[in-house]
Amino acid sequence: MHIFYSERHIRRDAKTELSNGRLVAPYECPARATLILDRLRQARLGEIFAPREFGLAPALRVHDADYVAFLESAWREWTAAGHEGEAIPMVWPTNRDRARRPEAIGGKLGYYALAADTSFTEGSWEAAQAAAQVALSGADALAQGGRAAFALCRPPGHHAARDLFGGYCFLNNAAIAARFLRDHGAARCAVLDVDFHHGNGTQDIFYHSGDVLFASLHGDPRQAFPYFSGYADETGAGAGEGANANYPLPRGAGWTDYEAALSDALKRIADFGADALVVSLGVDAFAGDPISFFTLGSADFTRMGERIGALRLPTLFVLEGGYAVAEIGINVVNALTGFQQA
Ligand code: OKP
Ligand code: ZN
Repeated sequence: MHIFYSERHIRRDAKTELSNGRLVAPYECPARATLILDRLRQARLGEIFAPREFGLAPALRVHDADYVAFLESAWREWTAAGHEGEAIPMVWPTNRDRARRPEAIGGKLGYYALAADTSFTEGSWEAAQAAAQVALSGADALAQGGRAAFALCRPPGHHAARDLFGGYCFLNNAAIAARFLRDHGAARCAVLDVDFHHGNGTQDIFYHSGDVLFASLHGDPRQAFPYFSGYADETGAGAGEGANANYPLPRGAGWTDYEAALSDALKRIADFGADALVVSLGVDAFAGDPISFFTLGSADFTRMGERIGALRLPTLFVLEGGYAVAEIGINVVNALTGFQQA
């Protein structure tokens, strides 16, 4: 398996996360990636490559140009305004369909954010760009005929929509990779999102597309972030009708519940006739995850990988969440090992 990693992820090193009324040390921290890297090396899962550079054009296939320009200038504008802390969005348009974009950075943050949990900091944009290059390098490995790749992306991406950051995400790495695969030979691409949280950004980006199937298993949105999407009746629209499949699961869901939903999602992917598969691999369905409510054990990630591998599709794993830092390496390695054993 080709593994892609950039040390530029460490530029995303926020000191604050607004969580339950307090500023806490962010769950999405640099140690996540370095611990996964250590475990990948120990397990000898495959050679580890630095990403190739694809520039911003592939990201602009799924994100709006004005949003990308905002990400590029946000920290400069924040500091130019004289603020000393990290940039946290605080005001949202209740009329997003007809809201005009403010000029002041305080207004722009809310215009382009889906949540207040993601402080914008110096280096966030640099790290987000690096993560997208890592995902693109993995997609390119598949486009060149590879069977499997792992993109060790940080920050994650699946909450980022065409013009929204939040949920620790800025650029939607998995969506950028799926779009790249479509642009480089795959007539149909599936995205399977096994992160505990609904991949609202990926869903939104492909909601009207019939050539990219999005399937997601996640905490029931009545109880879990991002709250406003992930219901089973969101099935796609227009040309994309029928190409979106959500599996909301209840608090405490373990492997038995999970496997039933996963089997259904995998059958949907097989029936869809995808030429390539992108897996949004979060490992926050783990029982010990501090911000999630499923109860998978480490061995269940091996089983998950096996099931995915049995599809026999060219597959790119893109790292999303997972916040039980002590076990994050073993859980990711187990998923990839299970895939390889299938
Ligand atoms: C990102 B990914 C906890 C606040 C939750 C949102 C979680 C984002 C998860 N107090 N903040 O999908 O793992
Ligand atoms: Zn998550």
